[in-house]
Amino acid sequence: MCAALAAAGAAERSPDGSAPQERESLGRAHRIIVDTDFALPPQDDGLALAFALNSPELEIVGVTTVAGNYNLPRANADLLRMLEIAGRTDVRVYAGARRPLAHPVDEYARTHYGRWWSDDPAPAPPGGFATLALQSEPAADFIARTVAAAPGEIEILAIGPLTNIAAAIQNQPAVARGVKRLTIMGGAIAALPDGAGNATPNAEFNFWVDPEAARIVLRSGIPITLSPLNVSRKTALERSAYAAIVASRTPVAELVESQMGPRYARDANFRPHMYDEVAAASVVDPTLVRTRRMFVDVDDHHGIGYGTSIGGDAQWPGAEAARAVDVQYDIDNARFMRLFVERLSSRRRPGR
Ligand SMILES: [Ca+2]
Repeated sequence: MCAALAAAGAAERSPDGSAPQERESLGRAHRIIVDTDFALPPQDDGLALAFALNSPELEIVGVTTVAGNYNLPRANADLLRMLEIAGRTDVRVYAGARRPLAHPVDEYARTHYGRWWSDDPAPAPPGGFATLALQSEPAADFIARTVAAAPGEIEILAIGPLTNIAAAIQNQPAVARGVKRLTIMGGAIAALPDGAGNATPNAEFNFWVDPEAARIVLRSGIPITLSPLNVSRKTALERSAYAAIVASRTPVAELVESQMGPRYARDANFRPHMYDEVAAASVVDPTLVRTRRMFVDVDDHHGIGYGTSIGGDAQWPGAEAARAVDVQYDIDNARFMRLFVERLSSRRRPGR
């Protein structure tokens, strides 16, 4: 653990370095599916997955892929390769949606953000394509089957567009009643501070890539924790934390260094926000974040607000079907970074 990080914000510490509140909130078992628009270099999806793989509180029952940051072939290839690098070939991977439910591939999509719509073959990941293979079952089927087999027990961490989750709900409506909790990195809430979009002036990328899916999922009745841009913008992967992770010399740390090192070397002010990592960490320790109960819905009309999430303390005209969810809006950065660096620097093996 980085000493500077450990010292920052540490009030009462036990000999193992954890605060009483941390010890109380950690340790619960979560059986979880991670749904990701994975791509290397390992920025937020890769770092969030590494965090999850190294968190003994999480039993990852499967990882599902979706088009988002890049296209599906690249998500599959890069995810399988990272699992090999992490020594976690025990984790099963299920390929999901190649396209959003209904998003038109218009000129703005082609020229502005991401290549989720492309049919390009995946480039070779670092070290070459994995020998680890995808499972044959489609992601939406895997999600529905897994939830049906253990109703009320399975959680989902969704850190890409919500296409797979929406498809599972459409195919098997019982999914909506069976998921224990869904934690989503997505959306931006203008009624709270730091609520601007990042794909359009008001729309966050994951929701903008598949607004129809986001709307289905938010209206589904699944207990939801939303980790929007509002909370992401209160975080940064500072150089000191990056250096502490790299110093651990684990295979994942070496991958992080090879892919992110040039950015830190080139730009003295590089301190990327942390998006999917916050969502993952909040599953392990919900006390890291502050949440507000709000009604959240998504604009799926094809106009200037397409993909915008709107949150309010009460329902409003046109949003009568909106459900209340827990919206993250602030974070204890000292504790978050301490936990994050610790987990990214560890060498957890399967079964430990
Ligand atoms: Ca993501």
